[in-house]
Amino acid sequence: MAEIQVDVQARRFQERIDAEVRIEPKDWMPDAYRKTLIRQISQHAHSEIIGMQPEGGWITRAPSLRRKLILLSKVQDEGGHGLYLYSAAETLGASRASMIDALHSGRAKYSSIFNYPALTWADIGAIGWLVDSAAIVNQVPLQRCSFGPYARAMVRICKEESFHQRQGYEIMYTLATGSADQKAMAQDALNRWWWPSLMMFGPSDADSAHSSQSMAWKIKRFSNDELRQKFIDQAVPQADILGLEVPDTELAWDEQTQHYRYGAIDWDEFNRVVRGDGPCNRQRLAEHKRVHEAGAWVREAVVAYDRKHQDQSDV
Ligand code: BYC
Repeated sequence: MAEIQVDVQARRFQERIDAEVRIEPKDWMPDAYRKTLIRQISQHAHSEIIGMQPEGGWITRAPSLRRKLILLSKVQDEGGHGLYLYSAAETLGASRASMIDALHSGRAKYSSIFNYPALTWADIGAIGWLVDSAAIVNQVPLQRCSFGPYARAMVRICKEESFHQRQGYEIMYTLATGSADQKAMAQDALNRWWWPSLMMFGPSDADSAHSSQSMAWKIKRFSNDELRQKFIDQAVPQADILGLEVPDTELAWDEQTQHYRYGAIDWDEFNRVVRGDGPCNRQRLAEHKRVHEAGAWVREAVVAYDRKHQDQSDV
């Protein structure tokens, strides 16, 4: 009897998804839908927070006060994105502590891109231009995700990411139209960030374990390869305007498909980085743990403050 009940609920749930009705936290949902969302949203939140590290390291080294103010505010925005996303995942019943614990124990991932080092100021331009562009291409469709809190968080995040992308492109433009050394620095950053940016979209469709179910549930609206292609089609003309060369000898415009053809992605490198063996994985995680432990007193103070006010309102 209970099984029939679940079947009916599951059918009604899919009908609502198919009719583009948003699912809200108190609505019935299959366990697997809840788990998928907690996995993706918490990993997205971790990416935003860990993503503060490569850029945060350049705040004190920004080349002017104007650049420092912009970078400071961008890095702060990324922290805010993490918080909206943790809150969205909490509406599904995941506690913040359990999500952080999953990150620290290696059970939860974060985007592979943040395991690469930001070596020069041009890397800050390349991150804003390429990494934030890739994030926008991925996140614009997530504004139409079937789960309400995730979709709504994305609206504000996408607006802020657009500013981030523009500031990165402006840095690249300034360097690419500056001295020969500055242009070489911009080219070097593009060379190092191009392929890892393509990997942000995840494994190719044939190897993507979650895509087909996530698309049926309208969590994802486009496949990993479709979004990767969209990103390439946008970024290549932007590189042309900068007068920089995309580091892919097989890159060519295909008149027939009206898309760029591109060379093979090094999936061994992707898998290595995702498994924890990229250039900065250990450093990123150790820094997150250090800051989390150092901030324990803040969490304790918040709990003590809440308890005190609760006691007073009970009197
Ligand atoms: N890195 O079946 P698949 C930002 C994992 S931050 C690491 O295709 P799915 C910013 C995947 O999790 C924005 N792992 O999975 C911040 C899965 O493993 P699990 C970051 C990856 O979920 C600061 C397995 O591979 N954006 O903008 O259907 C400064 C199989 O993959 C990656 C988001 O987080 C990767 N690149 O699709 C600047 C977007 N790719 O979980 C900027 C939200 C795949 O089974 N996330 N994996 O252990 C998504 O849209 C989707 O989760 C993905 C993957 C497209 C990434």
